[in-house]
Amino acid sequence: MSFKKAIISGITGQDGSYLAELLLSKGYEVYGLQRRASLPNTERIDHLYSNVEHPNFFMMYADLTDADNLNRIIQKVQPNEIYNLGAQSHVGVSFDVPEYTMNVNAMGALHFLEAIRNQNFPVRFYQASSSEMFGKVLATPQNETTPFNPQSPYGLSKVCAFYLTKMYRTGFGVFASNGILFNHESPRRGLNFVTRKITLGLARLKLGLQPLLRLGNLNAVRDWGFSKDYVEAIWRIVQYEKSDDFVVATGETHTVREFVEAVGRFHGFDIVWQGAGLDEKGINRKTNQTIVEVDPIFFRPNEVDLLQGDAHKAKKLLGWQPKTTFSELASIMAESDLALAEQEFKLGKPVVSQRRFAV
Ligand code: NAP
Ligand code: F7E
Repeated sequence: MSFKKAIISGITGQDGSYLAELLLSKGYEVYGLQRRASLPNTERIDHLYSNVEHPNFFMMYADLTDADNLNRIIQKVQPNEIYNLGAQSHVGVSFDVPEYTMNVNAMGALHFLEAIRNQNFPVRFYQASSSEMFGKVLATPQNETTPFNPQSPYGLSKVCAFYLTKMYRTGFGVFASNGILFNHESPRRGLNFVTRKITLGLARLKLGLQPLLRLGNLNAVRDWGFSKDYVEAIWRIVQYEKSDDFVVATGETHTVREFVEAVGRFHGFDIVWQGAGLDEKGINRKTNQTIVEVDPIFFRPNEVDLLQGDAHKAKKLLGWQPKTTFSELASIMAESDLALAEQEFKLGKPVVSQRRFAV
């Protein structure tokens, strides 16, 4: 039996871990690229490590800034598909580390594309492009024809990688596709993205482990989907008859404030908002306890106010549509973090770092 071979960069991240599970379930040989860390960074994929259960799962050391190594790995593995999910993926952090963000996110894609161009076997390449490329949006909702207007080093790095991918497709005939994915979340979301910060924060608050949740811009509007649904779209993009660009989104929008309310409902809080701007507070009407405050350290130099995707093309050509609703997503994440907080309560110490999130 011949397996398809896939390389996944960013396998230790949220999407990489779900995509690895999906490809393994389809009988792929999966080669995950892991960067060296001084402490283990494989928590999201540790369950795949046992080679007895998953004899088709392999890990290799690689950093997206190291072109020679990526080239060597591609020559050695001779993959059918490469999924470039690795990135410095935090928009807020990208303002602090703009050069590094460009190096990893833009040059990383170029390193893959150059390596593929120099191979003599066919490889399909997927680039993890982002709705952040639309930035301060020039039309709503955003689809594959909406012009980009990025507002952060992260957004800019992704625009560069997007056009490199397109250029290698049109100029060099590489099968290279962009998935323009809108925000997608899960219990495996990084702790300093707003949804996970809210689900873990409110779970800890419920158990008395944290007095307050401090957030930045409560008015930001996002189109939030579920990561597990979105890796299915990623796979379909790569299987499509030709390489192309696809928006992947739910089309539904909510504010950060509404995400707080949805998670609050799961915990039985009845949140009302009082005050405005920096003085706005979220109060649990049942207990009169202030549970959310605004802290300007979480504001960004440039903000992206609203993102709303139009995924009609993905639906029509790939037969993809999201399965998980906004309130289901909030509940899935809230339930998972309540279990984590209960573990912390029993242990009497945090399971994940309680350090105040810088962003
Ligand atoms: P994530 O959880 O932050 O994962 C990022 C992955 O990239 C991690 O495995 C990380 O490794 C790896 N990485 C970072 N720097 C690297 C480097 N220099 N060399 C090699 N690997 C490196 O991100 P995600 O949410 O799964 O997103 C996956 C991809 O989709 C990213 O490219 C992101 O920009 C893009 N995207 C995400 C969303 C979203 O809403 N989630 C939307 C649109 C696009 P460590 O584990 O060692 O840190
Ligand atoms: O912020 C606001 C913040 O950091 C969402 C990445 O996966 O999606 C993600 O980027 C919104 C922003 O995600 C806090 O200002 C308020 O308006 O969860 P986030 P993001 O910036 O949208 C895109 C599509 C990607 O491609 C990225 O890789 O929430 N916000 N208060 C906050 N954000 C954070 N992080 N922390 C707060 O306290």
